[in-house]
Amino acid sequence: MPLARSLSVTSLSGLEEWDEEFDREDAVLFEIAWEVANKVGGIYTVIQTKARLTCEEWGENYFLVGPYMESNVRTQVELIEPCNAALRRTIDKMNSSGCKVYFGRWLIEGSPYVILLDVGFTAWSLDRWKSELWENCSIGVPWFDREANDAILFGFLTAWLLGEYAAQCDEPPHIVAHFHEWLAGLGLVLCRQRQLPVATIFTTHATLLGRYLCAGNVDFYNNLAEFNVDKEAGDRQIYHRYCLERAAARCAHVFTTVSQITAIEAEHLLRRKPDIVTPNGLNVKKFSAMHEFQNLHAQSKARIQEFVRGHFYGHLDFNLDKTVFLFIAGRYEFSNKGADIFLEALARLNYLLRVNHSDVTVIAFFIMPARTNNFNVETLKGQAVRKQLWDTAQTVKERFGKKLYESLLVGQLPDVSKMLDKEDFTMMKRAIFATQRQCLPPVCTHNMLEDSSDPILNCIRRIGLFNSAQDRVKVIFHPEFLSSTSPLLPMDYEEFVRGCHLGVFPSYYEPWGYTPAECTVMGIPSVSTNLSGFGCFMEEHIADPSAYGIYILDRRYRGVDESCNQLTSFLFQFCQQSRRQRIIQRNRTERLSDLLDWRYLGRYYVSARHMALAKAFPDTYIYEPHEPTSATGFRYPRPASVPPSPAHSLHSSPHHSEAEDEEEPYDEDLEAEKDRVNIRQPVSIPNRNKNQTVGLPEKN
Ligand code: G6P
Ligand code: 1S3
Repeated sequence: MPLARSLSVTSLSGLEEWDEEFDREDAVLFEIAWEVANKVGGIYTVIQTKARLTCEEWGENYFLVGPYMESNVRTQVELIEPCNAALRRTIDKMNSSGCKVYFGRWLIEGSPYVILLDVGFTAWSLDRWKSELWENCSIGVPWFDREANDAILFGFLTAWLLGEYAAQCDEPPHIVAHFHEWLAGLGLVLCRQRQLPVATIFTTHATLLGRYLCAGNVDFYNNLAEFNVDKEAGDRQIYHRYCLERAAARCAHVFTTVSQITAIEAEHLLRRKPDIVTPNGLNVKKFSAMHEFQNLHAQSKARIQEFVRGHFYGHLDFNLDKTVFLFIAGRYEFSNKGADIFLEALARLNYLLRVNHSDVTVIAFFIMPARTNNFNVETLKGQAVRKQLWDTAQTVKERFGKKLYESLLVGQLPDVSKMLDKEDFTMMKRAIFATQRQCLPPVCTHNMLEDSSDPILNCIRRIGLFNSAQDRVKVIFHPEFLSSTSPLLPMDYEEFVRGCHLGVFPSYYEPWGYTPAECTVMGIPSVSTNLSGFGCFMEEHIADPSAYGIYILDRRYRGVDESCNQLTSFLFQFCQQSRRQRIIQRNRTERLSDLLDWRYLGRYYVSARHMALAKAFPDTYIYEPHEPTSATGFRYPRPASVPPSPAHSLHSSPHHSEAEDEEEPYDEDLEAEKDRVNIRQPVSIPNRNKNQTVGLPEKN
């Protein structure tokens, strides 16, 4: 009997590393997802950002498996010969049996190997595989569900690949296959049904039923335990998809979800409690100097301000230096993503700012793609007018400079009254006349195809936020993802986020939520909720999240109206901060990025693989849950620079009065050092259990 090995895990300053003694030479990791080299949504981000770390851990023994899509391959993948003999034989065998399997390197950080399966090429097998699925698993899939048909082809091809690879290896290999989401889940079910020597993991990033139920008008969380899942799935015509998902979750050696909130959802809807929660990380890039990300904020903000100058031409009666930029972004799911309560809170904020005679203006951007037929004329005109004003100013400046230069050349001070002539004035007057407009600055930047039924526009019509002069809150709906090649707002998403002051993501259904996480690693504060995986995770790991610019809205124990009021108060407090307070808060936010780095969060994936290997190959692997270390229950304390009594500060906002702003120079390094010293003292989280599984919170 081979020697039992232990894949123990060690940690250094909160970062995870493989134990030196772990020998993974003959273990092979396959990670399978429909979004490998194929961007659809969040799973792509998970896999793409994690690749570098997983490659470092598994080296030549790590393979990502995804669908072959010609356009993606042309831009993202370098096709090469298979990297080892067993894999070459596997791919040759499959290709000579009527499949098209490609091997290459995905051109992202870490350059992982990818195996791409052409599902279209094997479509001729669909009926045969469907009947096999019916005979062996009693799951029938209707002909018209194209996505489910792809899932079947992909699943059978994956199982074929793994089985063939196991057969082609000279020594029996220790294969771990990690499947993401229902679209990839059938491969796992078939591995188990065929009793392949594969340790299987299934991760769900959102349950099918959860997504469908929340999108309807259902009180989801209060009824989780009550749903008749088969009926609900049947009513929504997704029963076959649901069966595939549930079978994968139930068959896996190890089942994981991306957050605790989804763990509870899965327990009720998929009827299996996850073994481990595997939170989503990011590939965090640290700047060598703290002020670098602050500079980036200033640069990007200047570009957003330029856009705003154009958009509000003729109505620029507010101080751009006292304007706060908020944004919400993501898939256009009006209530799931919380756009509904964001708008309501904006209306209330508008009222508060007006009655308090605030000199702050808020511009709220909605970046959510909807069906449009391009930019609208008024919006494009705004940027053209701004450009014309800029060009006029440049021309006058040049003429002015030339006259000044000529006067100095002959040793005379210029006669200031003659520096601008009639022509200059005419040019400037013409430019000013062009800024007159009869209408208010548009709320929407595009022509919407479903204008009259669009939920955001209808809500704006109801609450009356039309960008009028009296409004302290202005709204810009950009129903298209951002791009640096846009003629309107030429910025990519990252630049835009950096330039804003606060991301607002008050989601109702959000298994994880990458948007606030991305804000955090860029040092931009955000609002999330205690119904989102990210919000719960931050609540668990930070003693006073809002002090770090992580505002977590209570959507679990409060009604919609109360949550709206809470959001309004977050926003109002945020608007009252001075520039210096915002700078301090951004520094604190950015300091949390280690917590969201795969180097820290990768530990849960490590545990999941380890557990799966131990379950599938108990003679070879032993899963030894390690003792909690100081890093296991790591919790960021309240920043030292926040005074103990809330009476002296805004609720958890950086404590600095305006008087201090003027009198005492702000020492950013000292401030940071105070907090850093404090952060080094980890506080343990009591509810973590020993085997590192993130325990499920008690049900209410
Ligand atoms: C960064 C820059 C500062 C700038 C500030 C503006 O911190 O380094 O130079 O003044 O951003 O902050 P605000 O929150 O007003 O956009
Ligand atoms: C899902 O994508 P979504 O936006 O449909 O998976 C993401 C990655 O795990 C997750 O961040 C998100 O909350 C889920 O909803």
